[in-house]
Amino acid sequence: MAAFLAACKNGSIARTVIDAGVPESKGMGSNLRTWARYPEKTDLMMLADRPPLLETPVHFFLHDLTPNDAYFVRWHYAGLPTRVDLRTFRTQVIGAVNRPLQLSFDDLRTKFEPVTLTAFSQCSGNSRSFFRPQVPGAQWTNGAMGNARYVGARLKDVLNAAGVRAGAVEASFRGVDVPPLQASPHFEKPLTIDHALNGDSIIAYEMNGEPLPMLNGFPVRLVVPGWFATYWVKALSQITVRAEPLHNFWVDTAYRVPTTPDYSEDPKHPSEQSTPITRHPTRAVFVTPEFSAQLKKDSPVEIQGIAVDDGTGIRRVEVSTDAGRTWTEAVLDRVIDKYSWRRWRMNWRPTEIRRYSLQCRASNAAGETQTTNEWNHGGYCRNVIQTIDVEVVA
Ligand SMILES: Nc1nc2c(c(=O)[nH]1)N[C@H]1C(S)=C(S)[C@@H](COP(=O)(O)O)O[C@H]1N2
Ligand SMILES: [Mo]
Repeated sequence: MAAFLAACKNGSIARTVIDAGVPESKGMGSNLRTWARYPEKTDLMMLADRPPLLETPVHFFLHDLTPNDAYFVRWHYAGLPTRVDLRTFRTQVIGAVNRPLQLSFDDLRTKFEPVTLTAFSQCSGNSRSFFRPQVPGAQWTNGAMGNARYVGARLKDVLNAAGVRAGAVEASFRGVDVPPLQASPHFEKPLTIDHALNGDSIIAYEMNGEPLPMLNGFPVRLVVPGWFATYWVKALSQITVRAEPLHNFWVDTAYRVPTTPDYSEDPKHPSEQSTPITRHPTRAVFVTPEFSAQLKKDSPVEIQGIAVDDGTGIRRVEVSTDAGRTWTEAVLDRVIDKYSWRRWRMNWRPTEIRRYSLQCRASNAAGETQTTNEWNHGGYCRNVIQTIDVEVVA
């Protein structure tokens, strides 16, 4: 944290813009990409500055774990924490509980059984820039995601220590970040009380063997394995057990998708009914080759990617090198952990000098797979079959 503090003056974060407005060489065509280096972070693609939205370059996904300094960053309000004093920081548990708690960082580490798990997280808007017609919102490519190993206290154990009262329906979570105006709602997200008590979620105080980076939620964040990162509340300072469901902008208006299959709607006739975003749909993503890579005729290449779902378990990944006419099964790497991504690979030798359209699709143990055509106006939960074009040259 010292490095982070040194870079923060008057509450604003000093960052170095490496390359402003450089055309993205990795095939985003006309998109301009700005690279920036924030404290505790390596060079990342900067989609926005206040608050920081930083995207991870895909080559980091060639490894089981995404390094902390390369992990994507997303905040909703510029009033994010730039310093946290562990002597005074508390995660409080309040509301419909028998014993309200004020837990320090040390309490969380020493009074509860530590749990280690590897889990995948992604922003609900990951890959939004690929929607056609285009939709408003952060124009992420595929880098608003990552896979990390966490240590933390079970949310269930913390809630049980507080004693959840009969009749509680939700637990909701907020961090120390503050909205710009008093009228704006705190970023606060709820889970049903059953989900909160199911034993899967943890309050993480360690990420890949280190303290969490400030921008990823130092000192503690909620980890809700298998669910989109909008629930993974950072710098977690308040847990409220509720006898009535929480209503706020972040629940009732934002982060919702159509109730239709695949959350899909017709751009000309948007769906009238919506439901909160929850679990990760099954999905495979290419990591290498990257968009519009140039490959050599008759040279072998190893195609690699990752596949994710809600924790049910990836069963199969298939790759097509002819725009979806024929499919070949990829080789799955070992299972890292239940809620981790699963890496996969396939050897290929292109034999003709031309452009090839590669596709990949995953299916999970519940038989969920991917389709070719999906759109929703929020640009959320993308899991349409990915297509990348690669050029094969002499
Ligand atoms: N306190 C707080 N937690 C938050 C948010 C936020 O704005 N404030 N944004 C959420 C969203 S939408 C995402 S995608 C993830 C991003 O986590 P990361 O920056 O560690 O990658 O944090 C989630 N937790
Ligand atoms: Mo997000």
